[in-house]
Amino acid sequence: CIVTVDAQKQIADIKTSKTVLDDFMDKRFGMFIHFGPVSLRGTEISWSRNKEVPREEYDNLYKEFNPVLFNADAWVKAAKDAGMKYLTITSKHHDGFCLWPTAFSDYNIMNSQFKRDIVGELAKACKKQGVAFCIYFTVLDWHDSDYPVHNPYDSTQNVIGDMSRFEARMKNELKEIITRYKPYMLWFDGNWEKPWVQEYGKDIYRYIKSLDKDVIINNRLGKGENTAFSAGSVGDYLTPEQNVGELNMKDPWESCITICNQWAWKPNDTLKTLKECIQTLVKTAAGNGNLLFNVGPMMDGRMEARQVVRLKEIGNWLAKYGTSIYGTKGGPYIPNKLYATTRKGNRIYLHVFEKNNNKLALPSLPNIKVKKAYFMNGNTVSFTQDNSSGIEINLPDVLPDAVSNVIVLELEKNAEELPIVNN
Ligand code: FHN
Repeated sequence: CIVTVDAQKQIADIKTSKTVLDDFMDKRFGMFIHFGPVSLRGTEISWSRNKEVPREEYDNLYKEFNPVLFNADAWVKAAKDAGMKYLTITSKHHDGFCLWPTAFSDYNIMNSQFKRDIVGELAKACKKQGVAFCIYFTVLDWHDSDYPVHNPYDSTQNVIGDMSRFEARMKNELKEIITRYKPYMLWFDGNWEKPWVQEYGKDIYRYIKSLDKDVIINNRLGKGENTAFSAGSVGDYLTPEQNVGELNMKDPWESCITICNQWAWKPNDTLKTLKECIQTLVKTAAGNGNLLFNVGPMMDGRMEARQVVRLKEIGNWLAKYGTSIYGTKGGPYIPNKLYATTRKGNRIYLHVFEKNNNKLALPSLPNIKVKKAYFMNGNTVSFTQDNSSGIEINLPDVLPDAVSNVIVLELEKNAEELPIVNN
């Protein structure tokens, strides 16, 4: 497809509004779900095809796929109990299997034993429980005969394909998804392979916006880095992966990170500790970003009980300290291993992860005074402040929260206007 100059101009004219993106960034915390027939093998979705699982076997797993214990309300409740404000499901991953009844590919859930619209049931449950519903969609598809790459591990298996037909099918599938499920955000992926060029990304972005001008679109429709906008970028926000993004007050960004190691379910995978989970969330918010935290449900449709417990523990922490996360801005200090800060109005939320001793030194804040300081659970905190030597917080022998502590610094004026302070 050739995108004319007008089309490029049109993209600038149809970008998702700041109001919509600000609403997204205020949510701070979402659930990512990687699910599909590969859960029958406990190997990585799409990437274990032609590797741990021979292609023929992988591509026929759908015939056994029957997650009879799938309960959309339970998945959404697990997200909500974790304090997550949005949920993103892999409607189609690189293996090409569609979790919704699409008219444009027979390789879909209605031709498995399960014969239920997983995407649709999740959309309904999210609406009922007040969680924003989002959809992951791959722009590469190793199962689709029109897509030239059939095996990322062996280019001799590549075919000519027909990218025009492939893109046309993608538009038809996206139209089904957008008009039927009305997603809040679309999470594209798979833009790194050669057949996908930026012009397709621009054309798809324009097409999506013609269907819904407010749907949020990540930056993986274009080419180039996930973590910074460049000439090749197409999309609204940056997507660092498996690490907390750098502090960035200019561009919206969201880190996607797994609660275990694998994206799809893996038996006995390593589950992150509560401390790791909370401090990952805090450092993401302190960097002015969102966290899309991934779970991989089991082959029978349930999430692992230990993961549901961990999610609830995260939610319990957020029930006490969520004011220091939701709707805040990152900074003014750059996160480090001892502390990180978020801010809202005249308050800085000082997140203390660990302490070397009972003194926590913060660089001075330009032309602004801290009026008082206290732990979010209420205990007063003494401190000294000096324009040259900065702020020294006196910490108790034992910090009140074993996972992550929040000290509120009440300032004499708005903290959100402060520049980033190098520490
Ligand atoms: O290849 C995928 C991977 O399986 C997973 O879906 C992640 C999630 O962000 N994205 C791609 C790797 O960057």
